[in-house]
Amino acid sequence: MKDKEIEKLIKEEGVRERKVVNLIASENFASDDVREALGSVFTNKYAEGYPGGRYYGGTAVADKLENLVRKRALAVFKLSPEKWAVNVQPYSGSPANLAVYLALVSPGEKIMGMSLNMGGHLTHGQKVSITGKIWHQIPYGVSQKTETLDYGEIGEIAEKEKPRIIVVGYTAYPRVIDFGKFRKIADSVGAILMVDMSHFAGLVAGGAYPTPFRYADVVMTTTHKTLRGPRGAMIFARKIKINSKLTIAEAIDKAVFPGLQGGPHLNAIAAIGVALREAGQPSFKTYAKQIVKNAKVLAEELKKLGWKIVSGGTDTHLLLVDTMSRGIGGKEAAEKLERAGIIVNKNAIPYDTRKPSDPSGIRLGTPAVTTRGMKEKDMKKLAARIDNILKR
Ligand code: DSN
Repeated sequence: MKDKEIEKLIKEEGVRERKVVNLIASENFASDDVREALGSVFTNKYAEGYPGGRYYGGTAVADKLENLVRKRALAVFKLSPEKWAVNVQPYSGSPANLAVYLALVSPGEKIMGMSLNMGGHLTHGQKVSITGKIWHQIPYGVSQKTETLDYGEIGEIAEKEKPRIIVVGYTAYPRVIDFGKFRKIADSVGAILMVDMSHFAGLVAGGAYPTPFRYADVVMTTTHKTLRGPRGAMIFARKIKINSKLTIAEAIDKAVFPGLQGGPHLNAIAAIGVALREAGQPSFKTYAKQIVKNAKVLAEELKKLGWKIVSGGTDTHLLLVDTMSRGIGGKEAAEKLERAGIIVNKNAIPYDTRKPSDPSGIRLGTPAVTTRGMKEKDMKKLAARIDNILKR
């Protein structure tokens, strides 16, 4: 590389990534092939529009690429192209969620989503996000007693508020979600059911987490977390009518382009295609199952060492540790671990009374360490190390 300053930083980041133990639940290591596609000639090309209907010349190869990636996306999640369509153009998760609302929810209508401090995401209607300014968030959370979803209470909130859309799928929820129960709640109030599977998409692809597709009207995901692709997102939508003119899928396509975005990042789409091919291999099933096994062992071992794990454990790739239960704030815990080479993020725990900049816990995730080959025995050692570091 001629730019020595940037080259140096890329090398520095490479060394950092190799040296630390990465327990950030939303990060991963994309393969060399994914990164090669990301740095390919597709970065040079504009292709506003969709295959067969572009606003630029020279898009024949772009059309082949986008069609192939769409086909792979449907295949990985075992979806029939008669019933489902997928949009692979969203730049990332936040614009993807914005596009779904733009397509399906009129300004001022209600988005029912989990509050950020309970494990939800900013873009599920949180006030500080544009999604909470254009639309009106009806928050829900988890039970204070079990720290898991209380479907009875969620049903009551939906019944009272009659939201236009219910958003399911979170950034800090360690348990399996009963999508069937959410379908019943959505049907009982005439709401659209949207699943944000960004965190667990790779687990769904690898058969280590229940599929939301049986129940949802719309499923979106980022592509860089458990799915192990480049930064990007996809929106899967049913081909059923949302109004007299459009299907849900058509409305979403219009919202992504021209509603919200300009030219798709074809290089990212190419890299998503590579990641989807990888996710369709038998080895990815083994990987996804190992992520969950590792998280379970990490949670169990930390529990044995006296740490309180939110909801008592995990069914997924992540766990929340209530560090305050042993007198250590989340910020201090994360900093102590980082000084010892273990990277985590501070995280609110349900019903947290501390501020988001220094909450009561930390979030640990196993997708990245599992990519690096760690297994159950490594999780036992890791739990002991975390315990030692936090006790110092
Ligand atoms: N920032 C992501 C996470 O860490 O969960 C969600 O967008």
